[in-house]
Amino acid sequence: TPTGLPGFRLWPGALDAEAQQALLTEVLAAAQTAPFYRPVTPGGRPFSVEMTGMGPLAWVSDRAGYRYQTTHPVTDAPWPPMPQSLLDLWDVLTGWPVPPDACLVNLYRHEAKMGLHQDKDEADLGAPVLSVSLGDTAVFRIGPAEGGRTQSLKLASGDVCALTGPARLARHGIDRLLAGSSQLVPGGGRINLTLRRAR
Ligand code: MD3
Ligand code: FE
Repeated sequence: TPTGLPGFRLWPGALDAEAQQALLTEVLAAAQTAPFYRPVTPGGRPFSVEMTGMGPLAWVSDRAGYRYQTTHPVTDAPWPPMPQSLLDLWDVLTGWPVPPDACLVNLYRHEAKMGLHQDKDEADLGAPVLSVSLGDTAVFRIGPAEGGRTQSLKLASGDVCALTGPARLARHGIDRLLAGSSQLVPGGGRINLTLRRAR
């Protein structure tokens, strides 16, 4: 594995330029009905990342806490469907017998970052998480669940990674973007899609 963390798999350039553009177009179309919004932590601090979702469920955060829900917190409309291309990618790369029921869409403009955290709001922590990066390269940090040494690697546009088994509870975050490293996202920045089994 690229990190020495068992269960972390990375497919650099899994999506070619054409597939990246096609997926971005689908995500931006979904964001027309489910706009990016800026969540706040339960403590009331705004995230620097903007978010939306696709599929039956998506993760939200507000003063009431973190949870998965079926509706957009601003529009109250159901999340738009997950693109078939993402469901296919999940099948091919994870082989997990059930499809993802949640896709969180994170939008990083130039200064955005995400602090080190663990993903444990999902009911089945045995299911993988699949991440797709689009746009500017991100400096990604990951380390063991128990804490200790983290390592840094770059996630570029079209890269896909999966977190399974012992890596599923890894600590991870986004330190910064390499601004201007991609021209894919209109207005600049990076979009990350995470496919999960939330329920
Ligand atoms: C390692 N997103 O949405 S994706 C998140 O780039 C999140 O937006 C980051 O962390 C982003 O929760 C990182 C790579 C990733 C996703 C999920 C993981 C790494 C993970 C779950 C467990 C361990
Ligand atoms: Fe995460």
